Amino acid sequence: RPDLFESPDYYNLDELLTEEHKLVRTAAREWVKREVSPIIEDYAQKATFPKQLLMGLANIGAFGPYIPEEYGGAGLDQISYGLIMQEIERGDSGIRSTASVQSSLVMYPIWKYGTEAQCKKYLPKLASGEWIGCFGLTEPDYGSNPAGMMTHFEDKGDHYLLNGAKMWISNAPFANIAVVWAKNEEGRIHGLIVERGMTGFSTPETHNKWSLRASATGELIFDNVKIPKENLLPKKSGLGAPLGCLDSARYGIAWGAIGAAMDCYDTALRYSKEREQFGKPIGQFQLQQKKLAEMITEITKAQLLTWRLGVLRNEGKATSAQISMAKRNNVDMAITIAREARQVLGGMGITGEYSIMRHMMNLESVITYEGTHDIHLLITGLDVTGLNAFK
Ligand code: TGC
Ligand code: FAD
Repeated sequence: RPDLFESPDYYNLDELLTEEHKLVRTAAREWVKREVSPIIEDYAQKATFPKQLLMGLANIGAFGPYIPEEYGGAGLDQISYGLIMQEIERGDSGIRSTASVQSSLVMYPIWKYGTEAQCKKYLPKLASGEWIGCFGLTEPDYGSNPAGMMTHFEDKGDHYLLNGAKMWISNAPFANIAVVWAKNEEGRIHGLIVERGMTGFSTPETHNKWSLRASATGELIFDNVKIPKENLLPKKSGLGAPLGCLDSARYGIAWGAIGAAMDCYDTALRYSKEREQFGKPIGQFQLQQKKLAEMITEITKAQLLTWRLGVLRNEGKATSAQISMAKRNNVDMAITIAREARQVLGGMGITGEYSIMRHMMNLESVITYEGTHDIHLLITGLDVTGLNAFK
């Protein structure tokens, strides 16, 4: 459709996509353009999550894109999943966060580590957006180093007793369920499904964020919460279980960051052709062209990196370190482009009339969550040297 912004495709990457990939991308793009872009600035200014978008996210397949259809998922491949994340984050990183958490941090562990009964009970409701989930790994004293977590549970015979607290949890204030990582009496990490309404479970909201303002963030507090035994995810334990979910979410973020960068680039490019100073469009000045030329170069490199990573994931060959490289590179690329694009707009760049400043502020969270910029560098460092900076 001519009225829709087409993504920059400098190296004809569309030739690498299937018809299904393009259909999925168009559906997501049209929905974002119609439902997200017109309202998101207002919700970000009000620091409110637009809950009315949940059903639309479900309809474009953003809740469990790669989860099998028998559980309500869309049954798509990894590249379709990535393209959906890209299009959503073109609108706003906070909305993509909700989709990332629901798909990769809530549905994925239930699908991979849960029982058939757990899959049947939770996945269809999560795929349809009837239920929203959140993922509790980070604690006040254990962010980059989740192995040290204090949240723990005891076996009380017919139930578990959960105590502790999680912090910085996306979707927490309104989630129906939380996938929570906690240690048992032996110090082994397990995943537990905690449901809203369980006595002793509360989710206070975190206020005064300058970033991801249209996403709801909160704490998870467990004060002697009785967890039915059937709510433990039995098929995987140890830190590798939550880190396995992060692989999937980080991969989606690598694509999402490209979407935010595309929106900043497109806005700056248009503005540079329309805005005149010294009697000519500012895009005619070499300094502005340098900014724009570097933006499209970095977007194109990120697209190639991420498409290849998607192929490797479809083949089951992508390593965690490869995912770290893409998450780190692409978020850094996007935040750099946001900062440059904002300058192209001069004073207008700081207003809510344009999306750039919102993207820039959002990306300050994206570069921190799911493993900070530093942590991903150290993961690459470990991978190439074999020497572990964390031990
Ligand atoms: P380490 O000893 O290296 O590993 C422990 C076990 O885990 C295995 N493993 C992985 N498995 C799957 N995927 C990965 N990416 C894995 N990385 C490691 C590893 O093989 C080992 O298995 P086993 O069987 O030998 O026990 O662990 P470490 O304690 O040294 O930590 C390593 C480090 C620092 C890389 C890790 O802790 C880390 O990634 N830290 C960053 C924490 C983080 O990313 N937190 C994210 C919280 S969730 C979030 O931010 C959601 S934002 C949502 C949104 O709004 O979008
Ligand atoms: P710290 O770990 O304290 O790090 C502080 C600084 O020290 C960073 O610059 C870091 O890179 C650096 N550092 C740490 N260790 C090393 C090292 N070994 N070498 C060099 N430098 C190091 N978590 C969840 O579990 N679920 C969620 O849904 C979720 N959503 C989030 C939403 C938002 C908006 C934000 C901001 C965070 C969210 N998080 C979530 C938490 C996020 O994953 C953590 O903030 C992140 O992992 C970093 O932990 P920290 O904030 O405790 O920082």
